[in-house]
Amino acid sequence: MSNTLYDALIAPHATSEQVFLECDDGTVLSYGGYVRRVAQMAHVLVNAGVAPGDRVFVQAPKVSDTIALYGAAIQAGAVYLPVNTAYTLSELSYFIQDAQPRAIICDPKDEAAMAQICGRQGVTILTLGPDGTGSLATAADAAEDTFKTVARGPDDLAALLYTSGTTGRSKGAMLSHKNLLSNAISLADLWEITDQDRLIHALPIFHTHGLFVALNTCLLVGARVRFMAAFNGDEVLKELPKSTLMMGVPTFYTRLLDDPRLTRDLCAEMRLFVSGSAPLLADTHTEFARRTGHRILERYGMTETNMSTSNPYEGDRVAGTVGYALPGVEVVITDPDTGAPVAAGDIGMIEVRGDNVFQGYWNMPEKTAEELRDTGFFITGDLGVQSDDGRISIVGRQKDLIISGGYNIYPKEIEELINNVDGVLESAVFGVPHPDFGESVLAAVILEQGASVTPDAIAAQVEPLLARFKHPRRYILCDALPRNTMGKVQKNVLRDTYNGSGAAPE
Ligand code: MLC
Ligand code: AMP
Repeated sequence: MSNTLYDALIAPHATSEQVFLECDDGTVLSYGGYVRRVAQMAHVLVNAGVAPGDRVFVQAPKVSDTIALYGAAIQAGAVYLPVNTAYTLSELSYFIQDAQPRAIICDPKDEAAMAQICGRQGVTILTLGPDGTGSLATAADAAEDTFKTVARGPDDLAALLYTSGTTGRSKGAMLSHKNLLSNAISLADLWEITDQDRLIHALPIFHTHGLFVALNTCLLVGARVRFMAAFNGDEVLKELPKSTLMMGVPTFYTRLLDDPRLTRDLCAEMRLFVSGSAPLLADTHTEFARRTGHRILERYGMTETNMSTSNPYEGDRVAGTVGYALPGVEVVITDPDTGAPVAAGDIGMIEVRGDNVFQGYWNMPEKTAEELRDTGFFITGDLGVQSDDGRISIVGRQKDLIISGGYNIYPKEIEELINNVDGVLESAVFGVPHPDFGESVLAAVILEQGASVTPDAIAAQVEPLLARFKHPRRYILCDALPRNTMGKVQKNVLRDTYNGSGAAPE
């Protein structure tokens, strides 16, 4: 039976004893062991009623069985749907209603609440705790370690990843086997990743960066992965001398630079540092090169497109640019109003086409039509400029989005909650520079005449509904919001006015 992703990423390792994952507690999972665990998990999913095409909803800690679960969903022909472990029940219930998963895997501490959200027939809930125990592991331990792979072709869905919408509800980006595999092949080839590499993996595994960019490339070539439950500067510094490769968001690099133990000697075995998911400041790039001798390789992508551009492995890695379109990927810069290509050197909308580009938004044909042209080009919402030789720099975003520590935060979602508070007339949520997270969230709030609601009271109502990383660091009561002549709130004016307040105490 042919299964595009399984055949490329997992099946070839069936008899390999090469190390795959090295976990925090010292446990080591070989590639062959991974293949067997994937098969056991696939049995568990099928026994839970998962049929080909069904969604497997995963809000689970970063442990090796979570990676086995990803492989199992692929082998069973299902659609893997991971979500941020920081999401609250209120955020989760929308995803679950929208995606209608057949199986849900969650931390044992959330099982009862998850069952309450589901409240309908036909969903099986399995548990997986931070120590690796739970009903998923128990069932897998008892299952056979071979499984008859379900056939899946290049255009079948492999994953559904939710990205918040600039307007309205979150959108599930449908990613096919071909989308994921083509990108893994391009990146492994371009960045020269081989089975001789050892990757420091400190990213979360519910987003494109940690799950697909980092793990699919390693699986493709059989590289070793030092699998950390979360980013921990001390631990990363300890692993650098034994590793060759790291992928991170800019916050990883600024945090490492803050530590005097980061030296050229410590990085002597390292081959490549990759950054993405948020802009890497040119200063960070330059300072990192001065301290370690390594020029961080910056690349650009998003949930809907996987990776689209990369600085070269050989050749100039230019600070403040995201390099060239990947092989097989087309990038054009267009006039945001007309969609016509602009001249080299002019700022415009970044549009992307290629096997990397997703299949559309789950259950949202209108949204898909708005952002994915008939020609196959996806309108990213990022503003960029392209040099004569094709090098791309991102200069801003047309979409109203804050990126904090590599996590996307959509102001609209927070504004709607603030506006629902009694006594609030309107609000504007915006990002300001933050030394650690790149950007942090502030909220400007206008009260109704005569209302006396306090920032604390607003926070008390809004924050239980939102993941911690989305919480505004300050609620600023204002008399009016700055608006342009069209009546649109000028967030750039708010950003300039409150620049410097991002790291202030709440
Ligand atoms: C944690 N907190 C954050 C935060 N992460 N707040 C804002 N932004 C964030 N990103 C909160 C914590 O809940 C905590 O709350 C407080 O901030 C301090 O926590 P910390 O211990 O300092 O943070 P830490 O746990 O170390 O996490 C920071 C981080 C993490 C940067 C290591 O956020 C991270 O791993 N980010 C990577 C995100 C990522 O993978 N993005 C890829 C998306 S894919 P309290 O209660 O203590 O105040 C994509 C496509 C592409 O974008 O191109 O790759
Ligand atoms: P997400 O929707 O979580 O996948 O986030 C994707 C967004 O992150 C992109 O649309 C960009 O705005 C941003 N992004 C990713 N990589 C970079 C980068 N190297 N530089 C600047 N922004 C980036």
